[in-house]
Amino acid sequence: MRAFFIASLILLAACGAPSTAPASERAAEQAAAAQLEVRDAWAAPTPSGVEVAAGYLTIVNATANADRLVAISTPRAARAEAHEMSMDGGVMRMRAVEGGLAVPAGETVTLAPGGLHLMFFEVTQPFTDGESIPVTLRFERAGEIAVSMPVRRAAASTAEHTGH
Ligand SMILES: [Cu+2]
Repeated sequence: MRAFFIASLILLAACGAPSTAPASERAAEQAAAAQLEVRDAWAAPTPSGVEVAAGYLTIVNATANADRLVAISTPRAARAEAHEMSMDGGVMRMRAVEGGLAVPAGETVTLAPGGLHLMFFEVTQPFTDGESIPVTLRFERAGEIAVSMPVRRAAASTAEHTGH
């Protein structure tokens, strides 16, 4: 009888003890506290009279959740889209990324000349060297992130946007 009582106590103690989360769970909690980060944003200058402009940046997703860039806006253009480049019969073409730009958990997505980029349409006034373009990025999970895109020339600038 006494032995049974002690065994019950031990069982109760085991159930009531604060559980120590396994390392993987703790890592997930830390990742959940991490933020989606946008860095190295910049935009290319546009010649006078040109109504489209391109912007570039790096999205670092240190969180445990996949995210998605679903909308881009700026007071400097009527609309903006995330674009991807693809080869089509030997011709480089660009098109809007369908359904938003995916930013997988734990990954970094780089938008750079010749690849993924932000495209601004109906620019209200040309982007000029030295100014900064305020841009709001809206992510599915992280919400809105405001970035300032300094306008500068790319080191190896190409005329990849003459197609518009
Ligand atoms: Cu484009």
